[in-house]
Amino acid sequence: MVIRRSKGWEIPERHATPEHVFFARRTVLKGVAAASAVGVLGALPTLGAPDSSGAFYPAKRNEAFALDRPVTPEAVNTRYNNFYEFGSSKSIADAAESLKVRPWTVKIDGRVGKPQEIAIDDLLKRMPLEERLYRHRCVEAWSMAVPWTGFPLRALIEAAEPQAGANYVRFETFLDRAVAPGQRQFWYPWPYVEGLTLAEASNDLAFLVTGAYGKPLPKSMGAPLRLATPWKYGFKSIKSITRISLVAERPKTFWEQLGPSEYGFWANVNPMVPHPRWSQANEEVLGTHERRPTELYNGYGEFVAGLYSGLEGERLFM
Ligand SMILES: Nc1nc2c(c(=O)[nH]1)N[C@H]1C(S)=C(S)[C@@H](COP(=O)(O)O)O[C@H]1N2
Ligand SMILES: [Mo]
Repeated sequence: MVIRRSKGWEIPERHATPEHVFFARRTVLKGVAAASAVGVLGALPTLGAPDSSGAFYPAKRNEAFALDRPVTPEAVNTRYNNFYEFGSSKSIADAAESLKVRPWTVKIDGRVGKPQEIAIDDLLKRMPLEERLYRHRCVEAWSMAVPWTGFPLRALIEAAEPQAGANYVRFETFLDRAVAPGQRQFWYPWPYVEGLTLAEASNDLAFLVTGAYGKPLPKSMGAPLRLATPWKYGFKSIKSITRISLVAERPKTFWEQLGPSEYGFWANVNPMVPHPRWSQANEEVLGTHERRPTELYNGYGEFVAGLYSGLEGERLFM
C-alpha cells in the first residue's frame, strides 16, 4: 500500500493505514457470520460518583524529564485519541464520557506478597505524585508531548512485594459492554491487555498516570489510571486500568492477538524497522504541520537501552 505524504496534523486520520482499517476489513466477514449472536446492549450513560481528586493537582514537576518540543495543546490532545473501547476513530472523547471513573478499584494480584484491591482515591493518597513531560509516539506515526501527572510504576510494584517467578507485569482494562460500545465488537479480544517485563516495569521511565495538564486525567486519555511508557509505541500505554498482575509467563497482549506480525510484545520505538505496511522513520507532530525524524527508543535510550542488550537480534518493534 502506498503511503501518501500530505501536510497538516489531520494526516493520521487520512493515513491509508491506521490500525483499525486493516482489522475492520479482515474481520468483517467473521462479524457478519456471527451478527445474529449480538445482543442489544445499548445503555444510557450513567454519571457515577463525583471525582474529588482535583486537590492533588497540579503536582510538582520532576525536571529530569525534559522535552525537545513544545507541549501539545490540551484541546488537541484530549480529542485525538486511540481508545478502541469507545470506537476505532480518533474522535472518541464524547463517547468516553459515559465511563464511570468513581468508584474505581485496581486489583493487584499474581505473584506478589501483598495482593490487594485498592480504591483509586486511596492509591492517590499513598503514591508520590509528580508531573513529567513525556513524548508519546503512536505506531501509526503521529506523536505528541504531554504533561502527565502520576507516580513511578515501580513504587506500586515494590509495595506489592514481588515474589519468585514474577517475570512479567500484565495490565488489564475494564470490561463493560454497557458503557463501552467498542466492547460489543466481539471480534476484538477484550478486555484490552498489555504487558512489560518486570525489569521494564521497574525502570525509571515506566509511569502510572492519574492526571494530565495539571488536572485529573480526562476520560478520553484513560482515566482514572493509565500507563505511560514513552520509549514504546503508544499501544503499550494501556488506559483505564483495573488490574495489574505479576505473572510468570509473557502476557498475550491485545494488539499481539489481533496482529502478531505487526504488533508484538516489545513494541520499542525503532525508526529503522518499518511496520509491515508503512515506514517508522518519521512522525507527524500533532497540533503542528511538522514532520520530524523518529528517534530510537523515542529518544529515551539513556534510560532504557540497557534493558535490551542481548536482544538486538529481535525485531524491536515486535
Ligand atoms: N484500553 C486501551 N488503552 C489504549 C488504547 C486502547 O485502544 N484501549 N490505545 C493505545 C494506543 S494505540 C495509543 S496511541 C494510546 C493513545 O493515548 P492518547 O489517546 O492519550 O493519546 O493509548 C493506548 N492505550
Ligand atoms: Mo497507537
